[in-house]
Amino acid sequence: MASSTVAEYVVERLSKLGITDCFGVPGDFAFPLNDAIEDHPSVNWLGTSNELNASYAADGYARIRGCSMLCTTYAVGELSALCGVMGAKAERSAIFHVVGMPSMRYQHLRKKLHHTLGDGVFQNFINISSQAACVHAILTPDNCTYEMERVIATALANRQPAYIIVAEDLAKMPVTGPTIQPFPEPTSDAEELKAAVDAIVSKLEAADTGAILPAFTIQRFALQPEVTALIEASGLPYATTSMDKACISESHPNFLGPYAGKFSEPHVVEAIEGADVVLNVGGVLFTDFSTAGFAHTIDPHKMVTISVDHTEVEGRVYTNVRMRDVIAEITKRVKKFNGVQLQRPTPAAKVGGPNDPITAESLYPHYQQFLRPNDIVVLETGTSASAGGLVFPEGAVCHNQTLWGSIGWATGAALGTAVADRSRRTVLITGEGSHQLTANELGNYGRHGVKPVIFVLNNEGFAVERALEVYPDWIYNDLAPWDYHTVPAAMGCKDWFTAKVRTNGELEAAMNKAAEGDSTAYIEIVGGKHDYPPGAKLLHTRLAELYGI
Ligand SMILES: Cc1ncc(C[n+]2csc(CCOP(=O)(O)OP(=O)(O)O)c2C)c(N)n1
Ligand SMILES: [Mg+2]
Repeated sequence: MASSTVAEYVVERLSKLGITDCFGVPGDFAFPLNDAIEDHPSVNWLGTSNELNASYAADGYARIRGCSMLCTTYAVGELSALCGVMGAKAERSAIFHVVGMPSMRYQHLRKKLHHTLGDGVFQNFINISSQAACVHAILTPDNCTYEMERVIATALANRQPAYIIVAEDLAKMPVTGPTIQPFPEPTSDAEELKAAVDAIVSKLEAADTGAILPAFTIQRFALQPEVTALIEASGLPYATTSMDKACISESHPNFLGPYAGKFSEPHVVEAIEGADVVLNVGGVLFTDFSTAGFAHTIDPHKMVTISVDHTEVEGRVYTNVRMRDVIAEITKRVKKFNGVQLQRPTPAAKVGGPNDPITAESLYPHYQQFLRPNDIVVLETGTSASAGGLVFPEGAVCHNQTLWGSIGWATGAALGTAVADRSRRTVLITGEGSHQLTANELGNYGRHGVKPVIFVLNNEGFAVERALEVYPDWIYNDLAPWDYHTVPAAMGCKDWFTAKVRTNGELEAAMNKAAEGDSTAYIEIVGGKHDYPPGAKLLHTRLAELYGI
């Protein structure tokens, strides 16, 4: 790397993390970065239709690969990406957002450049974009070797975005800083770790019953084997909120089903809320949407919370202890619980005849049948989030945006998951309203040769919003009536299997066709305008009752 430029150094260093693709839109201030990516032997440029889509794709990619790269240009590009990068911060996805800014020559002269406010101030957008990251660095030839290690270590330790910005002229200059070794992963404070583990183990010793709630962070930090070992060593059952869905394979015999407070299946409520101790492994976020409107009742004294960098037991917080270390230590010392009641979730039964129209009730059992092991399922906000109630087969994972909830995310994120692992099938389940925000990305699915199966529910508008309204037919919940299943062809996607289905029989036939071979499928499902899954209505009623919204 001795003679590389700053831009080349950044790309090479990120490629060492296993990143082989960079999502983005080019721009003149970012040209040195764009060139370095295009020239790099193992990093592919994955052009997208706009930077927002690129940020969603980068989020999806990072969820599968552990981190990702997003490259945008100054101001107009980086600000377009901001909603996606901020969502990645909220939901812990390590995107390296690399931005090219105007040359220092112009900055010193305070020139009135394009993509600025015309005020000669070049910090305006750095202050904004850095808020969507957990760490940021303004690179120079002198600092870039050190700064890259600092941002990489911090982003990976938090699994949150890093914002890296470099001026166009400096990006083309050779690196002058010293060689810096990669920073080690953060380690736990030994005394705090011992105290935390002692406290957890004695709590478990005193308990007759227990349960585990694994969190989405287990997936983000790739700790599934460690948490599975804890489940097996303790024999404890586990359940997941919608945000944490399938972070541990749902085919495991100790999986009880989804947990959404008192609206969960009775055996789940009993196992979680009735347990003497609940191990919250990873820091479950009990959000409005993941708890059916805060319908959960877990005695805080019974809950042990093992978060990314701290652990809480009985109101005492142990700081600077890493989740990985706590999980490993308690797995060594946990007792095997006796007489654990295991009960599998009850999958939704098939309803409706082949000639009947597709309803919210008949749709989900079809998805249930369609899923296969190791699928990557990407669920959009809206009624499609109800597919989180499905029981996933062995190794199938679920990605959604329960916390950030930015519609259009799933259509972008599924491009990222599909690129990140071309050996697995990505299944995108989205409503048509959300899809309209980012559907211009379909052309790039075709261009980049990924082969997902895409389900677009066409229910004439923003159904989940209709469900939340006393009067469902405000015109703001209506949409332009696209002919969805014709869109892929119009965007240059050749040889895709597309279909528009109205009945259960048509849906089944289309699903059978989509399951054949490895061609891409795009299925437009016609649903009822006022036919909502029960969860959508319930949520609103709950939140209205509780807070009077
Ligand atoms: C970026 C953004 N804008 C607006 C919203 C508000 N919103 C939440 S769900 C939703 C409607 C989703 O409709 P659709 O995708 O058609 O799904 P459906 O509920 O109809 O199945 C809207 C507008 C949001 N969450 N994110
Ligand atoms: Mg809709």
